[in-house]
Amino acid sequence: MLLDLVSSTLASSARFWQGTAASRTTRQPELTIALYDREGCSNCRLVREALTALNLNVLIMPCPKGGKRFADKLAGHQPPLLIDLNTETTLTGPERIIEYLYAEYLDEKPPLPVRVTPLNHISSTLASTLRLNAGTRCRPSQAPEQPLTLYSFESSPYSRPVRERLCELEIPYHLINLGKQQIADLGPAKCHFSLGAYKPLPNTKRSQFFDEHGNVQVPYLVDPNTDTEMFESREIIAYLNNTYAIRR
Ligand SMILES: N[C@@H](CCC(=O)N[C@@H](CS)C(=O)NCC(=O)O)C(=O)O
Repeated sequence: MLLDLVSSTLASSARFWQGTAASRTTRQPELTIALYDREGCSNCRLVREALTALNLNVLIMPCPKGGKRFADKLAGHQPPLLIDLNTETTLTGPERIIEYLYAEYLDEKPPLPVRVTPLNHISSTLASTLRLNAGTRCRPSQAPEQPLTLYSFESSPYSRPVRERLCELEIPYHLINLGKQQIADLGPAKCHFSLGAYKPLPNTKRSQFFDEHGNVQVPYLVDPNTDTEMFESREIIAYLNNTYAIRR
């Protein structure tokens, strides 16, 4: 829907398109980091932006308001909550999580645009408001047996509505961040900002995706429970509704 795309684009603009660029590192932790997350939560957004910037994949455990599936782990805390079994670390609070991720996976302090400053907090809250707090409250759903996989990057206007629906339906998923690593990666999937034929940087998650699909386009959903793989945000949302939502 056009309105959905416009408000998602405005939400990314409110955050000055943080969560677009990704570091060139290909290093991923041995054990997948888990993030107990609420898509529409302003603090969670700041953490997810840092994850895109660091080019890290995570397992998202959605904790919408009213949701029961993963709420136990929060033990009364608000999301975000991060569990990194590589270092046996459990953290709550966006400041501590972002500082930890930068120290552990880049050996640096987080730059100003990804820190929890008053400006970043206000603009992230504005982004949630522009989305009318989508991805905040749970919808009745049946749980998948195995987590799904979503290729995305935080500021992607097309991917955000998919992540919102995954959160509302409390569907856990491996989030594969495919942030932009060079100028040619910019632009929509159908016309990358590339003078010749589009080519991602070699030996990256993007180049791996390109080799498998002939282009880089997000969102891309993989559901091992039904052997389904698909592009196109609207079709993915319809699929999630038809497969996992419980209508009352
Ligand atoms: N019609 C597609 C459009 C998808 C699309 O253009 N996604 C952008 C990101 S928002 C993309 O993949 N850009 C190319 C890239 O990131 O390399 C949909 O609704 O999913």
